[in-house]
Amino acid sequence: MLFASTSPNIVIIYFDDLGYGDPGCYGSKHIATPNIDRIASEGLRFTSGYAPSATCTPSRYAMMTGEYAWRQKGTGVLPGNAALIIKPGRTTMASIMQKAGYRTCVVGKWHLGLGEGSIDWNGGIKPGPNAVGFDESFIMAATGDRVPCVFVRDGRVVGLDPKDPIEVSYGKPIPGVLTGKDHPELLRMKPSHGHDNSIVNGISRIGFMKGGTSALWKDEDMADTFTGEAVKFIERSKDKPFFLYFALHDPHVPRVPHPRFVGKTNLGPRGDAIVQGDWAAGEIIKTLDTLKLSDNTLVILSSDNGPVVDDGYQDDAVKRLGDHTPWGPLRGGKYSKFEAGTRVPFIVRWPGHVKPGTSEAVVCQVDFCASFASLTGQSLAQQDAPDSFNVLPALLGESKTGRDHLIEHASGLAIRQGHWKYIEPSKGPKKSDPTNTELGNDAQPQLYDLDTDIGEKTNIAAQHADVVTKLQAMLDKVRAEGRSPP
Ligand code: NG6
Ligand code: CA
Repeated sequence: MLFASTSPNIVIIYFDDLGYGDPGCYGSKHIATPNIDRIASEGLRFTSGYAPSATCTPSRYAMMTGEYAWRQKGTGVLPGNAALIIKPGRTTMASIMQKAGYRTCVVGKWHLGLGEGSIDWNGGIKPGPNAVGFDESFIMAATGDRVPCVFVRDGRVVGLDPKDPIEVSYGKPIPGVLTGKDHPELLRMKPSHGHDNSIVNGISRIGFMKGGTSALWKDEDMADTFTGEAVKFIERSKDKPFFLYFALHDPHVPRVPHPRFVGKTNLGPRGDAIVQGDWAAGEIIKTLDTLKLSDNTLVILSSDNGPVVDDGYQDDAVKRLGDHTPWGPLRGGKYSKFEAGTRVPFIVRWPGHVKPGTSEAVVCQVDFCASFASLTGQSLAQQDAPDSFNVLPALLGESKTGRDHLIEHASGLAIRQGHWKYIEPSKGPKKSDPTNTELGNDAQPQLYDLDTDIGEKTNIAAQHADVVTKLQAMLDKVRAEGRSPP
């Protein structure tokens, strides 16, 4: 075992659905994010930092494994009872850190499946995070809007009364379980689309669950719970190298921030949930500072995909948006092949080692595997992390260049190389029906010059047929070869 005595601790603060234009340091004037802004002012803020995909599960799969999710079937948004989609024992960003002698932990949203097909929520739930590189885990299985609405610590539902066992079903209702569809009068936040199955904490969710009453989360307390767990992990790991993947729920739906954040913005629950997430990020930094760990801890703050305004609940997000632009100057949002689908806030802080500033280098979370391996002096086997580039010099601000090219993934593929952005022709709707997001689908090839047209407004494919041909060939090659070329 390689002991990483000279390597820093690593903390990933991972928001859920935070947009490129949401934090103040990325230009927002409508949501106060003092903690994110402070991390940016003490660190390196990337203007071309990417999530691997425009939704949660594929992004997290790619970040964990260093393999683009679109290479594997079954890596789309998972239900809450899905099986683990990462093979136990596979090399992941967490197992890489484990191998380097780090204590590893995931806290928060998992959404990569658990078990092998049918989960007994009342017994030991495995395999899970502990099988793919984490020594410790405190998670929710899927999302805040999917059952089961309970936390799982190291494979056990927290606070479960064995006399009140949990039953979970997707698709088929459970007899006797009240639903939002049949009982809208019981809801304090109504769905705008979907989300009309089991009612938990006055909010109907996707999927059906019964029992587990003593274990059910209270949405209002979720950020406090996750943050508390993350802080405790840092405190008990302070004397050894540690790796913390802190996967916040904010500002994913349902947006139910703690009362102390309600009304902190004029934007309603979505804005307030971002303020809550900002607070959580601040608590992590405060803990590192207090324990005098900041100089020895590399913090990366980012988001799993771009922003969405109405994602299925009537939470006033559209009505109260005002002049706020969650996507910043970019086009699209969550679910989209346009830039706002995957270009996200991306900040690296390591005081004394990473010089504060901004970077235009293209970096992606899929690069964490190779970059962390490099940081801890390890080399990866040929089959490991096939799409992960070592962009450590860019992450540390030692180099202005990151990846040569990046495949962007929503319901189809696009490729960015330098200032060119090419979106493959695809069928499919122009807009997502419920969320109203522009998806980037077009039967014609699309080419944009991101230097002069960051908002992807003018398709110049016809004027640059040679670039289109070259980028299509490159995309085909990356797809066919099963790995990204160096
Ligand atoms: C969609 C949900 C949306 C959200 C998303 C996953 C409906 C109508 N929409 O299917 O609310 O849960 O899945 O989001 O159910 S993600 O950030 O976890 O990828
Ligand atoms: Ca997400």
